[in-house]
Amino acid sequence: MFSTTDTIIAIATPPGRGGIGVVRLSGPDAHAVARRLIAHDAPLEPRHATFTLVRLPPLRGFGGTRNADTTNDIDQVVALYFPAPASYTGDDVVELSAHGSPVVLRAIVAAAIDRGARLAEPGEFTLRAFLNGRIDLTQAEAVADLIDAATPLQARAAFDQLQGTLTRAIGEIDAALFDLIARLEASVDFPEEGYHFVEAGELAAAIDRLIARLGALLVGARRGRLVREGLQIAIAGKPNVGKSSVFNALAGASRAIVADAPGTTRDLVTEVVDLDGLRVTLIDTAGLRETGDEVEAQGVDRARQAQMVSDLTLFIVDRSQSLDPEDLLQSTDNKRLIVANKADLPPAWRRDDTVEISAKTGEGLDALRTRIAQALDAEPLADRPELTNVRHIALVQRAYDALGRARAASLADGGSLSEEFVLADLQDARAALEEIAGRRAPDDLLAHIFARFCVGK
Ligand SMILES: Nc1nc2c(ncn2[C@@H]2O[C@H](COP(=O)(O)OP(=O)(O)OP(=O)(O)O)[C@@H](O)[C@H]2O)c(=O)[nH]1
Ligand SMILES: [Mg+2]
Repeated sequence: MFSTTDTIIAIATPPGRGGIGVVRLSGPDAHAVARRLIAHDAPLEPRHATFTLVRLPPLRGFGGTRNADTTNDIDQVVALYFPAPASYTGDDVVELSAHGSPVVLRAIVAAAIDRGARLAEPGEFTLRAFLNGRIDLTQAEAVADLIDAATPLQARAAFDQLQGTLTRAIGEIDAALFDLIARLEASVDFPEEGYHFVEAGELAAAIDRLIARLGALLVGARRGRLVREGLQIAIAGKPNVGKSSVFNALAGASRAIVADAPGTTRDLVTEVVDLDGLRVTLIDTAGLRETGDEVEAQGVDRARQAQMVSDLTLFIVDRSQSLDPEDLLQSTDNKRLIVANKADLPPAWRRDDTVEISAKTGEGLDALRTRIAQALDAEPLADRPELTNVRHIALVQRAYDALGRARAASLADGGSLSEEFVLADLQDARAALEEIAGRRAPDDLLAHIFARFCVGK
């Protein structure tokens, strides 16, 4: 599956129409294939923009032969050639920027395939960058995260990782670990010389320092995961209390239908929003009530499920109508905030444990956002965490645990036997750290990671 000897091609810009559409070729024949697609006669000059025409043989559906020499010019393009190894993938790369017409872009791809290129798999350009040693696995994962980012904070955390902050942090710990292992191996291998390359006390202290560094990474991990993965918030309550109105107000757009009649919302409506830097998926739900209407009943079921899987429920009540305490029991056990909506109308009651807002006037919305961030314990999100990805967190944790065992073994009075134990645990920790950068990543892990990418990346 991981061949790097053939030449791949894909449309690199998003599907649909746009001002510009880019087709990217990578592989040993990228330059040769590109030259057979364009009118420009000379070889492409590396890293120079060449304005030329895409010239193809007569194409079905492209009006047959227009020129006497049986070729067909289909678009103007700017061609860019990046010779190996100084390219995104580390292979020869050619990018053709055409007009963003799906028809033209597909014709270019089809013609390139005719000339020996192969359609790229999702993420295959980035996979090649990894296999060619241009980037490590955490950086490849950062590319996908950056493209997926929904908030500026997510984008910055991903870009830091792409720039190698995590690679460096892990690399330094790995190097210190390597040094320690080498010295310990020397004293195990040459015990008869009576030469101690590392004293027991020094060994424990050195392991402690490594544990502290991994521990510091893990401290930020919970927030890091929050930044990367975001959270889900369900908006629930009785019919007509203004759930969809609150949803729209938080989403900053009229996504869900709002109407006077109770039972308006029946299905789940979701929207991803940036809430103080946090990626939040808001879920609007059907009003909770007993109903004979089968469709609405299904909606109510979904509303209950949405509450159960969410990190927080905004339980909306109407402050202008009398409140039945029973209503509040409709909310499931998980974390919730009671939101008293329609605060612009004369109040029918008042409670201390609610956040008062008016979805209609926008009053109280900022306070609600703050309360949400507090409820999610996500307040200080301003700085960029280093560890955001569950895969990395699990491996750092594994290394941390292995070092804990190594430390205990180093203090046990077992002579050379305990040194062997210490060594085994230190090797374990190293293996975990190396898997983060992908130095020991099995093929199925790579396949899993790169399947997340879009084609053309
Ligand atoms: N005065 C006032 N009216 C509101 C406010 N929020 C919502 N409404 C009105 O209340 C009615 C119901 O609003 P929706 O947002 O559709 O309520 P819902 O809870 O989603 O209703 P269902 O989907 O039927 O369960 C509409 O007529 C809204 O205009 C508010 O803050 N103040
Ligand atoms: Mg609704």
